[in-house]
Amino acid sequence: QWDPNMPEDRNTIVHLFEWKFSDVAAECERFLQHKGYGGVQLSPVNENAIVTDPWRPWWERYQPISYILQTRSGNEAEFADMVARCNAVGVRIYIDIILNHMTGRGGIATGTAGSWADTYNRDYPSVPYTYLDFNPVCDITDWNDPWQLRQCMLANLNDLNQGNEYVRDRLVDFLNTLIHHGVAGFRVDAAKHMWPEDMRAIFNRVNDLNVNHGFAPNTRPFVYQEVINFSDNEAVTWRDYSGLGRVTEFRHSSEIGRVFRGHDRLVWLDSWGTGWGFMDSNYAFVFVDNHDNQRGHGAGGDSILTYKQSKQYKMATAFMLAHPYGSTRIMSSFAFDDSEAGPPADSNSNIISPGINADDTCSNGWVCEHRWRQIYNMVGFRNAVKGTTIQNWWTNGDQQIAFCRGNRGFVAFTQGGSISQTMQTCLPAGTYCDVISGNLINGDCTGKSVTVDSSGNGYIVLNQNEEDGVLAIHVGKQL
Ligand code: ARE
Ligand code: CA
Repeated sequence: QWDPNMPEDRNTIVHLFEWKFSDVAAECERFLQHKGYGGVQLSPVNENAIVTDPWRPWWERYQPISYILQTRSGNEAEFADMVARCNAVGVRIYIDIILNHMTGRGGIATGTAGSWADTYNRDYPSVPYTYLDFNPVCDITDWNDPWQLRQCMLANLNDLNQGNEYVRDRLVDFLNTLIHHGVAGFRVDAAKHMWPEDMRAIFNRVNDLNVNHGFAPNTRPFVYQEVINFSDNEAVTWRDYSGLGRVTEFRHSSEIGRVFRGHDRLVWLDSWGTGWGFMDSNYAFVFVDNHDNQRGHGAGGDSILTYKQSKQYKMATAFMLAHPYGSTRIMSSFAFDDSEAGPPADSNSNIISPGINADDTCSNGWVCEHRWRQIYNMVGFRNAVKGTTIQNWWTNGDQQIAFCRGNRGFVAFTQGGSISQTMQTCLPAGTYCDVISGNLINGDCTGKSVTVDSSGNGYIVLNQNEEDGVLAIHVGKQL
């Protein structure tokens, strides 16, 4: 389904890339619930092949060897504890599921739960799968051939046959185990490489969400499918998948990067969404960057913004969250130079927990974009303006824009020149704290504030040399 199954007053999934379950549980309790985040996307949770060349890259987790819940993030007991604790504070859990394939095809592999596989002969005894459960060996050589995309190996990964009843049973069992533990939905890895009718058959057999975790009876899991599709002329498009659930809108990621890198003008953002060729908002799953394209894997190339361009990244994220288009996800990274490098780990290759600094930021190699004030406060903005539309669109005709979200929020952006003028904010009279330059703490705003008069007008100051080119006020943060 297309609804993320979050509490009413929440939105936005944060991808806590490669985090350990115990750290995720703590983060739900100490931070995410208080900032209004609706959910967490985990890295794949089932056993993966251990890759040693290069040493323990992040991408080893995309090579399943069994459906045992044991990875470097933790085991099944820790998983169960995490889901229960996050659900208890209204933060939902979404799992990155790999249904398309198992490990790469090579020699003998061992996994993070101690399983063994003969990957050349496609023998995975811990499931068990044999060569009969896979599609005949072939490589994807023609990316315009829909048959090859589904039936051949993506990046030399042993390609499961989802048309096979036995395979379907194994996949359904795996998903039902996750649902039993209380998850709210799934990110479907490499959905483009599976036939939509096979996916439908599998998801039709998956249980409703677990009512013991606070889901209403008959609630179906949220599904968002990874389909990279830039043009309607491609062999496979989002339309093939939108009947089952949401679909990743990669054009959103690359276009928002182009715009806030200054390669396009803010004035054109008035038609953001289908006006830019994107899929319908109701089907779209959107983000500024993901775990692939932030490091040059996947798609989007040089236009993608990441934490490394912090000012532009915060502006792009603020625009995504201020705009009603799509269902949103925030990336939370570990710092990297090497695009293959795995998460911060000790000498035994155990993942190191993020340290938490007094100013809410992280240490030990974790970037924690989701803890940046400008980002978590815009998650709060999106909660406050839920259900409203864009009104009073304003622009200087070039690199400055501003708009209202109903009579609940107002936001202004500049990436060229300063703004200093009276604007219609659409808000009730009062003084509001700009959640970009500061926080509202004990009734005081640590940043700029805006006084709105009884006709909704406020004097907006946003200088081009400020730390962030955004100002955002909403009804939830009034002095
Ligand atoms: C690794 C090695 C490979 C090796 C393989 C098997 O890098 O050299 O052959 O192992 O031994 C991730 C990494 C891969 C990694 C893989 C398995 O990115 O490098 O391979 O894990 O460990 C296409 C797919 C899309 C996919 C992207 C990466 O359509 O589904 O490629 N994205 C997902 C995940 C990835 C993950 C996988 C799938 C595999 O998000 O993290 O791979 O589980 C155009 C096309 C797109 C295409 C894109 C890039 O835009 O339209 O369809 O995306 O180019 O090729
Ligand atoms: Ca396939």
